[in-house]
Amino acid sequence: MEPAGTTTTVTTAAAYPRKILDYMEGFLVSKTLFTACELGVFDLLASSQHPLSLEEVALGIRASQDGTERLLAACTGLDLLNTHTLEGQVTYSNTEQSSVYLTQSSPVSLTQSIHYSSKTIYLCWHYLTDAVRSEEEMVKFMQLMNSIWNICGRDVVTAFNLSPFTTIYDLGGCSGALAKQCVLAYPECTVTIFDLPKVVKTSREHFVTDDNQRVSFHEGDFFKDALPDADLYILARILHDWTDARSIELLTKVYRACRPGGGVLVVEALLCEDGSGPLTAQLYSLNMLVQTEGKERTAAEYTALLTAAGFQNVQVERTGKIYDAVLGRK
Ligand code: ASE
Repeated sequence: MEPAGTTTTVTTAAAYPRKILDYMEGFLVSKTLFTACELGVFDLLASSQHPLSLEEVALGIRASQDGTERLLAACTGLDLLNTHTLEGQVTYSNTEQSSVYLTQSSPVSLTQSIHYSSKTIYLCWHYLTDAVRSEEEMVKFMQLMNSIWNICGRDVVTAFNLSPFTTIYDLGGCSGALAKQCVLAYPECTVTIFDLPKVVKTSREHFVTDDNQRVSFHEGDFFKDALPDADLYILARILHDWTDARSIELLTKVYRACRPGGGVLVVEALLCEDGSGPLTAQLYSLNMLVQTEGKERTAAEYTALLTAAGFQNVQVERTGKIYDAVLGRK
């Protein structure tokens, strides 16, 4: 013991950063628990009438003796296992808490939660730094969203003659790259980008948004807020983010706001009717599974969604590039 209040105590505390070392290696503890559960250590010990030797555990969980010995030692250090020594022979058993919470058959088992932590949350935490820097991440995502319209934008806005539509809203229009293609192709139209306040703010800060007053922003949430009336609504890469039910909900809102004679232009990577291609749409559909609640769809599936919302005379134009166009009329 150090005498209280001396500089030695202070120096020692500064020289041995116990908490920081604990935090630095905290993941070793979680991973040890995850691994013991995944290998079935606690289930094996619970299924046995008596404590088991290292050899029996290694055999039972089909793992190496060396690795198992180290894992059991760490679990003992974590108070997840008891050890017993009888005539020099070491055996292992579950602690009371381990048998109650770490075995699959227990009615209050935490093994499913531990599995989720191990297989999902642990992997997501690999990206914690990016998540905390979310504004930067959002700008990067918006740049990704923006760039494709330099390549496919003109084709999708000219797939149909949109010149009868002069008041256009691009719902979820992000930084306005497609809106720009629209005003370039149609000298009479104005396009309003309708997007979440944080997207509009980021667009103003990070993207060039000036186009002779013909492109402007409207802050809102297209599910929650009222939609202004217009001749044409563009939904470019929006419906593929959502389930059929949410898509119909949104399209119904659009239909109600739409002026009679107006329409909706859906821009998406269309799958062919039997789903056998194009490869890009098949790959994007997998990406929607990973990143969103949606999927890529066929022309018939989009037609069904538009029709369910009330739109008529649905026409489909394939561009031969990544994104295609579907037009529905009110
Ligand atoms: C979305 C579009 C995309 C939502 C998430 C997304 C894209 C990438 N992630 O509406 C663009 C399309 N590219 C791929 C790989 O899907």
